[in-house]
Amino acid sequence: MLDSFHAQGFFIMGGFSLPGVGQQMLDEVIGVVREADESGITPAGMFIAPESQGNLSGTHPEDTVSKVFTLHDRPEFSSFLCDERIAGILRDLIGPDVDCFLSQFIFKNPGAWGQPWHQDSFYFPFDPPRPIVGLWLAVTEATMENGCLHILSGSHTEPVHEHVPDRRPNANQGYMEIVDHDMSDRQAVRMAPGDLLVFDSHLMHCSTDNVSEGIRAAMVFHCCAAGTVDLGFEQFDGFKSPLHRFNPLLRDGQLVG
Ligand SMILES: O=C(O)CCC(=O)C(=O)O
Repeated sequence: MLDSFHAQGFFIMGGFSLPGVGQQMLDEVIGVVREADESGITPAGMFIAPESQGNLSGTHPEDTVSKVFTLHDRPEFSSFLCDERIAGILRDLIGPDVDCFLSQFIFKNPGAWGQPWHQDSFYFPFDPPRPIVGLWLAVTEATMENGCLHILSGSHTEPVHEHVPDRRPNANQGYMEIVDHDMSDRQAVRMAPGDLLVFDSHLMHCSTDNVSEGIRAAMVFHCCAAGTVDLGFEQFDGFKSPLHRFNPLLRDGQLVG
């Protein structure tokens, strides 16, 4: 696995979790969205991003949501990370002291557009800038039809490329894309519920549109070395993303909490 990570920028652990683990996350995040919809108040520190191309004919608040950010304080999500297998991966790829700094639940409702080609590090202006590792858990099946990820194997060796705003009119807020690289060697990453993709933050990846009738949900965590400093986006005058919350996960190689 480590060899694959260093050579290709990713590896997949099939059947990492029982499908019920993701289902529980989905139930929890639906609860969060419905409660916020009813009360008009989003829980402190969390952000519910609307889906520009969502299933607008849906009847539930979550039918028009793209992503819910900052879930890693909540037990249903932090318990996923408190797993010796996750600890082992992060110790090997990052070191003995690790924080989880970002979490997002991605609904990808029917009709939702994919996220264009990007490198996650574009969004993480950190010191040190790497290593940063993403953990992408398939909550539902991810297929060609419902908009699975596509990756460009080996592209983690590239520097962070220029990203320009997603050129599609009415694309989701914040979507940025790489347009100066040949992506023709792309590989589709089909996954079953409970499969886990572990990937480098320089790996170029995208996802395609959900043209199926059902959702394609995923839960994503991002981890970095403890002590990493968020320098903020220079282009936003040093604005530090409120989505980055650095929670200790490993200290001296041991899981915290
Ligand atoms: O799951 C998706 O559709 C896109 C996710 C992605 O590209 C990311 O989390 O960086």
